[in-house]
Amino acid sequence: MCLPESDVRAPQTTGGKNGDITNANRLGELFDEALSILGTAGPEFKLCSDAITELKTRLTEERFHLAVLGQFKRGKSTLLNALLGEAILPSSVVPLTAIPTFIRAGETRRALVYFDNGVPPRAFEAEDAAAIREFIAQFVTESGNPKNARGVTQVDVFSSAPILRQGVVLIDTPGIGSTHRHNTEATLNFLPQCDAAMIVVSADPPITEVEVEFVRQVKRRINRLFVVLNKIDYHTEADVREATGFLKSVLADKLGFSDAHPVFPVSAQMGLNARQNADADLWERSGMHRVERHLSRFLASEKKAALSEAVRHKAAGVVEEALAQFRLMLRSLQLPAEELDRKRAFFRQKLTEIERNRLVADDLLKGDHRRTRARLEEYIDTVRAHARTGFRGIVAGALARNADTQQAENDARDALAEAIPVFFEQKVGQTSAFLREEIEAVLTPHQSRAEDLVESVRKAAASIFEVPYQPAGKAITFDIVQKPYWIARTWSTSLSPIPEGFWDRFLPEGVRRRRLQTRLDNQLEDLVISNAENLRWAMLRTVDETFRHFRSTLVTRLGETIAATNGALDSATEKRGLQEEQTASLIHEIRETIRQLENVGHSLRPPSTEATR
Ligand SMILES: Nc1nc2c(ncn2[C@@H]2O[C@H](COP(=O)(O)OP(=O)(O)O)[C@@H](O)[C@H]2O)c(=O)[nH]1
Ligand SMILES: [Mg+2]
Repeated sequence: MCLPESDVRAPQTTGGKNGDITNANRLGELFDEALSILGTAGPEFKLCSDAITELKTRLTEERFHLAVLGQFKRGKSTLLNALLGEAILPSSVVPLTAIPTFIRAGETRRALVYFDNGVPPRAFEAEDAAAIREFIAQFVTESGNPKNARGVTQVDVFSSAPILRQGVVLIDTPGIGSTHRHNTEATLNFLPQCDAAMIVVSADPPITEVEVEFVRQVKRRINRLFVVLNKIDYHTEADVREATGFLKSVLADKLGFSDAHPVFPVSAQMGLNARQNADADLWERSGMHRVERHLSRFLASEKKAALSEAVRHKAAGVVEEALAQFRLMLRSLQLPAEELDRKRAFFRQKLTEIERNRLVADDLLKGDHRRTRARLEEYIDTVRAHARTGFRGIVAGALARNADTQQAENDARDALAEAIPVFFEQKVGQTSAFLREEIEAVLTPHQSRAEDLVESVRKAAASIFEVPYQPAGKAITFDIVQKPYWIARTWSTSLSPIPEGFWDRFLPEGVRRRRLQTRLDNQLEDLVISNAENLRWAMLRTVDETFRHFRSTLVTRLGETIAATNGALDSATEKRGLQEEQTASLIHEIRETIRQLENVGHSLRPPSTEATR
């Protein structure tokens, strides 16, 4: 790097190199420095300091979500207990219900159970892990909550386990597999919201075809992925080596796994015993130390680096905005009174023009909102049509398979109860993907229009008052608002048992069958309508919330930028009555503040842009 000396601004108050900016502590220090400068600068800088405070909170509170996946009884819950160092999650030889458990960092051990149908969550706090485990078991086991009759949607467990303090949320997911096939779909739908996944298979039996297929699906949805081969305590060392080698070769051959997706042979059970008895040697022998190390080193640090980068970038924009305000204040103080008034009038005129542009942008946005809703409605129409054809086929299949009408009916009911949730969970995934693409295509042009609008305020001020203009680069983003985070959805599957009429039994077999078919088809139509409505309602809400959120972000950002610019001008106008000396000292003070803030801004900028500055 060869620059004239005056261009290289050595950060004086901040020191250090830009290269270590991704270090969260260093970033925290820079935020504190910006806050102390802005804190003494007057109320017109409150928005900027609020924005920095918010970024600082994000830096400490953002969480990394790791989903633990796999078939029933592979040892997912035991493995999580081992990582936590206590048996807080129920583990069992019988399958548990389809409810995800989120394990979060907390001061005390407690659990929160969420229900559907607006029932308020239930909280439970206890000293020991076993009490929490028993409490949760009432909601997540088939015996405590058969077929999820209590309508539980999610369980949150809070623990003070050290691993959680690194900013990881662990998610114990319902097992995948043929017994509850729609769990697999629900789990897959949830993955895009996770940062990483750990797949648990066991040494005995070796990985099955179903599991290979599942891993393939997972890999399509999530990059950061690793595999744990559990229950190695059943085997000799040589067997474990062989099983690990086999697993690795299957994953490499069938799914193209590389070293980026490691495989860890462990005994979760041994690991849990080791933690409960504080036996460091056993912990190593269990293989769990490698999983733990991998988690804390690789995953947590990667997430932290990405987050720091995003937060740093935003903070640099906020500092740039504050600087623009200070420069404007400085300039206004130096202007003769009439000149300042004239320029302010001109700026007000510009704002009226900008407001007109905003109304135009808003109309376009409303139109696109309507069109997106209409596109979704068309999509849901096709879902209904698919469902109808598919389910009728299932009924026809059952009728063809069974000579006995009653048996055919029972068969049809069972087959539908299995197929309906799978079908609709799949549609949730597909419709979400469709919406995501649709919304992205529609909102991207609005996003740049919105950014231009906000920047036009700053540009106008810069050109009217003849101060340098620097785009703040604080992007207006749109988040696709998908709520709730994960719901264990309930799909209606049961055809209400309308008994065959008494006289039907005396009808010829062919007529009885046709009557059954009509009866089932009518009921099917109800199921199609009510389930599709469930889907439609959730997706429409996503569309509405996303547009609403985008719109309010724009209005807020525009309002803030105008308020900040006017604040700087007001403040300068107010100070007009000051003595010449006082004005001179104020100007000196502002110059000093600008210098300090420029140093912070310089340290916040990524090293790559350093050379061009
Ligand atoms: N021998 C042995 N059994 C294990 C191990 N991990 C889990 N288990 C047992 O496997 C069964 C299922 O475990 P669980 O954690 O509930 O599996 P999940 O359904 O995948 O959550 C339980 O009886 C556990 O005690 C292990 O490493 N070795
Ligand atoms: Mg489990």
